[in-house]
Formats: sequence, C-alpha cells, structure tokens
Amino acid sequence: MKFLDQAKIMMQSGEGGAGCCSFHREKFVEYGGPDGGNGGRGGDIIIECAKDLNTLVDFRYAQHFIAEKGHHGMGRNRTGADGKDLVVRVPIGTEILSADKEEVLMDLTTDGQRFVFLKGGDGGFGNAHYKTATNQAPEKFTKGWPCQEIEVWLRLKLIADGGIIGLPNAGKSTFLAASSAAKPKIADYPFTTLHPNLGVVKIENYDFILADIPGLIEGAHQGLGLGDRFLGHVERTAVLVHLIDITQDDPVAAYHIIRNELSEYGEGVAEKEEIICLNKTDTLGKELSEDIADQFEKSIGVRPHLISGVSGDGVRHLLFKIADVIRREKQRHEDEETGKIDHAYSVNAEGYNR
Ligand SMILES: Nc1nc2c(ncn2[C@@H]2O[C@H](COP(=O)(O)OP(=O)(O)OP(=O)(O)O)[C@@H](O)[C@H]2O)c(=O)[nH]1
Ligand SMILES: [Mg+2]
Repeated sequence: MKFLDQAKIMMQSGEGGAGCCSFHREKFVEYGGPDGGNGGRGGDIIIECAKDLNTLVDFRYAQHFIAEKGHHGMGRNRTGADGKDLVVRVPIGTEILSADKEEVLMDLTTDGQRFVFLKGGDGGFGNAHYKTATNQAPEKFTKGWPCQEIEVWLRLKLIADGGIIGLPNAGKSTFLAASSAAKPKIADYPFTTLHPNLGVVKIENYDFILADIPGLIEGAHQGLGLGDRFLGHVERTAVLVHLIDITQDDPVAAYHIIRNELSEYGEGVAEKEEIICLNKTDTLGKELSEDIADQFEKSIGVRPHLISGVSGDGVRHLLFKIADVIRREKQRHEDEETGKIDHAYSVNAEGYNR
C-alpha cells in the first residue's frame, strides 16, 4: 500500500524589464546621443531538494510561486536590476508532474539538488543598444521577454516516521485525529480501524508522519484479530508510540501483551525506541491518573506520558517528544550511512525515499 501526499501549485518566472528610450540631455550639448538602458532579467523559478522537509504540507498553505520581474532600464545608460530568483524547496523523493498528472517532469532524489525550472524573461534593449553608424538617434527599444508560467502537481510517497500501536480501542485513531488533519474512523468498538491511516503532524517548524494501524491483540502473531499483518507499516518508522487505555483493569498487562506481540513479530520492531502513553486521562482526572502512572512506572521502570486524545491534554508535549526522537533517530541513521552512499542509492531505487 502506498500513501501519497500531493499538492497542486502554480509557478511563474519573472518577466524581463523593458528597455528604455532616452536621450542624453546636458547644457551646451546639442545632440546628446541615445542613453536608454536595457531592462533587467526576470527571476528564475528554482526547485531545490531539501532533506529537512518531510512532507508537502506547506504547499497546502502556499500554492502560488511568482519570481520577481526584471526592472526597467532607465536613462543615462542605467540597466534595470535583475529580478530575484525564487527557490521552491521540496522534500527528497518529490516528483513534479504535469497538470494532467500524465507526465513526470522532474524527479528529485538527492539532498541539495537544484534545477532552474522556469527561466525568467530576458530584459529588453534600451535605445542606446540600437545606435549604429547610420542611425545615431534611434528611438527603438524593446519590451522585456515574457515570463513562463506552469501548473504542476507535486507528489511524494510518504513513509511513516512514527507508528501508533496498542490494543483495540486504546484511542490510536483519536490520537492521530488530535495531532494531524487526518480523519480516521473512530468508534467505541474494537477493530474500528481496518487499514492504516497516515497523518502529517506539524509542530513548530518540523513536520513528520504518523501511522495509525489496526489494534493488536494477544495472539496477533498467530493471526488472531487482524493479526500482525499491518506491523509491516511500522517496520521502517523511527519510533513507536504505544498507547494504553488508562481506564482498563490492568494497564501493565496490556503493555506486556503488545510487547510480546512485537517480539514475536521480529523484524527489529521490538528494538525500536518506544514512547509509552497512558491515554484517556480525562476520564479519571489528574490525581488518579498520576497514581496509575506511578504504579506503572514501578513495574515497567519507565514513566509513561499521560495524555488524552479527546481533551488534548498532554498531546502537544508528547508530539514534541516524538519529533525529538524522530530527528535523533534520523540523524543517527544518516551518520551510519555516511560513507555508504551506494547503499543509500539502492534503498532509493526500491522506492524508499529517505
Ligand atoms: N474519554 C476518552 N475517550 C477516548 C479517548 N481516546 C479515544 N477515546 C474513545 O475510545 C474509543 C476508541 O477510540 P479509537 O480512537 O477508535 O481507538 P483505536 O485505538 O483507534 O481503536 P481500533 O481502531 O479499534 O484499534 C472511542 O469511543 C473514542 O471516543 C480519550 O482520550 N478519552
Ligand atoms: Mg483505530
């Protein structure tokens, strides 16, 4: 199953500035020659591939990219200034498609890659340019060259950075809905979620992708419930967010059930960094929730985060924590890869974008 993030944007380079028609004027100089300067070049649209971006979420807010026009030429042989280029930054793995999505115009695969996508128009000539031996006082000048404009689709295959796991009804989909624009189905019965949902989380200037997968139950590795077939979706994530319903009889037992399924599944899933959360604290209140967290910490040795996907309590704090771990894990992964560039490319060739 592929998850795609896409956005339609319009880009326009700058048109060239017009040349100028002007003649030199000075006291006692009767026939000052032509001195109209040329127009400046319009700015280019440059596409740049950047590893600090993960998603196309920013393109939901800004869809028009227009580079600056070239300035007009002026008298006294002054050339107009060039328009500034506009750099459109996209994540690694972004494809640029034609407006009808039929054709891939560009595929950005490497950090720092830069292309001039649309060229700005050249500036027009001022009348000084047209001065010849036979025409000493031309009045001719040209307008700037037109800009280029195009509508394209940006498309990115999404790979989850974090996976939300837990028993059915733990509130995984509610948590995803509380932290992203995703609208997964939420209901008060087990196995509401039948397929993974992805959500893009934006926290300050960092964005990452969370996957909400169907609930696991004891024996999932033997095919019980929906089995463990969706765990593949969290195999490549940097972190697991383990949600436990705080209102159930034994949160510690619930924790162990999931841990056991992760170990049985293998594939390195059980070794991933895990952030443990007791969810639905709104139902118990702060004091009781803290008590349960104390008991939990005593038996597991880790202090769980207390959150409520419904009231939003603790969610923002948790998202910062998740973002921190993702950043750190990605950096670590990158450091490991340093010097193994070929390997990184082979990974890309399989369609894994980072
Ligand atoms: N009071 C309270 N109820 C919650 C909270 N989070 C989820 N719920 C409720 O718990 C029920 C299950 O929520 P879901 O988000 O569908 O749970 P899930 O883990 O995605 O469930 P599955 O997809 O079946 O595995 C729903 O009735 C939610 O309204 C919470 O923080 N507080
Ligand atoms: Mg769900």
